[in-house]
Amino acid sequence: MNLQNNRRTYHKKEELNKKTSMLSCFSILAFSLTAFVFIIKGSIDAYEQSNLSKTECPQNYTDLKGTHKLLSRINRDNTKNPQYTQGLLFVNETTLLESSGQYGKSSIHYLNLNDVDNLIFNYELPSNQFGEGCDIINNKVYQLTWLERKINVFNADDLSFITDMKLDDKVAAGWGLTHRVFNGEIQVLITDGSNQVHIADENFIVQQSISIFDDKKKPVTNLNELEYVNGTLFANIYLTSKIVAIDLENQRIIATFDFKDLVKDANRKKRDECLNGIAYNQYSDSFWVTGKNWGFIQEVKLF
Ligand SMILES: *[C@@H]1O[C@H](CO)[C@@H](O)[C@H](O)[C@H]1NC(C)=O
Ligand SMILES: *[C@@H]1O[C@H](CO)[C@@H](O)[C@H](O)[C@H]1NC(C)=O
Ligand SMILES: *[C@@H]1O[C@H](CO)[C@@H](O)[C@H](O)[C@H]1NC(C)=O
Ligand SMILES: *[C@@H]1O[C@H](CO)[C@@H](O)[C@H](O)[C@H]1NC(C)=O
Ligand SMILES: [Ca+2]
Repeated sequence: MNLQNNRRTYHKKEELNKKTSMLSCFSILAFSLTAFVFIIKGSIDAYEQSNLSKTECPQNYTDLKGTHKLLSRINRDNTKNPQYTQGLLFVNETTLLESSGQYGKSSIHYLNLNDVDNLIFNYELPSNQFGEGCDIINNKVYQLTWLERKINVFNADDLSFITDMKLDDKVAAGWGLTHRVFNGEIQVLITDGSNQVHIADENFIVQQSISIFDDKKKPVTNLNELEYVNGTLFANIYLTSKIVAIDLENQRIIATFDFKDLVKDANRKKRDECLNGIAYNQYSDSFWVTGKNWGFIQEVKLF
C-alpha cells in the first residue's frame, strides 16, 4: 500500500474537478461511486442504500452550518472484542486504520468495511501502554500513547513494529493525531486534551501551538481525535457528543456538530464511552464516525 500515490491521485482528481463543469463532476463522482459499490457489492446493504452526494462536487469545508445527515451504518461486534476507538482514518476506499486504547487492551489494526469484525494485522500494545490517536505519513503508521508519551512507529504494509519515539515536551499527553500538507510541507497536528492544537514537523518536533476559542472567547478544551479535510480540522470533544470544525489559521470554530442521536443509539455503559473517531472518505466525500466500545460505525454528511 502506498498512500503517497493515493494522495497524488486524489489531488489530481481535485484539480480535475476544479477545471470541469458540474456535468463532468457528476460523471467523475458517479464513476467513483459505481467503482466503490462494485468493490463492496452485496456485502454492505446499508452502504448501498446510502445516498451520498451523487450530483455534487466535494463540498467546501470552510463554509459549514453545523448540520449533519445520517447516511449508513455498519454494525460491529462490541461484546466479544470491543474497540475503545482512539484513532480512525481511511487508508483507501474501503479500509480504515483504527487505534484503540485502555491498558491491556490497546492495539492498532486495519478494518475493511466489508468485514469490520475481522481485525487485519492486529498489533497488540504492551499492557503498560494506552493507545491514542494514529496517522499514516510516508507509508509509516504513527500511534500516540497517552501518559506513556511514546509514539509507536509501524510499517503501514503489515503493521509490523519499527521503533518508538518520544512525544515532544510541549505536548501534555498523547490524544489526537493527524497531518496536513501546508505550503508544501507536511505538518503533524497533535492534541493533548487542552484547547491547543500542536503543529509539529515531520519529526514530531512542535513548531507552534495554537489555542482554540469559541465565539464567546471561551477555550475549547478536551480536543481529541482529529481529521483534517481540505483546509479544515475536525476534532471530537472528549466526553461530549460534539465534533468541532476548526479554522487553524484564524484560531476559530467554523461550526459545531452535535451527534446526540448517535450517542443515544450507542447504549453506552459508561460516560467515557463517548463519540470518538472521525474518518473522512475522499471517494464518497462523507465522514465515518464512531465511539469508544460502540457497536457500529456510522456514515454521515456534514453541512
Ligand atoms: C435518498 O434520496 C431519496 C430521493 O432523493 C430521498 O427520498 C431519501 O429520503 C434519501 N434517503 C436518505 C437516507 O437520505
Ligand atoms: C476543497 O475545497 C474546494 C473549495 O474550497 C473545493 O473546490 C474542492 O472540491 C474541495 N475538495 C475536497 C476534496 O473537498
Ligand atoms: C469556500 O467558502 C469560503 C467561506 O464561505 C469562501 O471564502 C471561499 O471562497 C470558498 N471557496 C470556494 C473555492 O468556493
Ligand atoms: C487497502 O489497504 C489495505 C491495508 O493496507 C490493503 O490490505 C488493501 O489491499 C487495500 N485495498 C485496496 C483496494 O487498495
Ligand atoms: Ca481521524
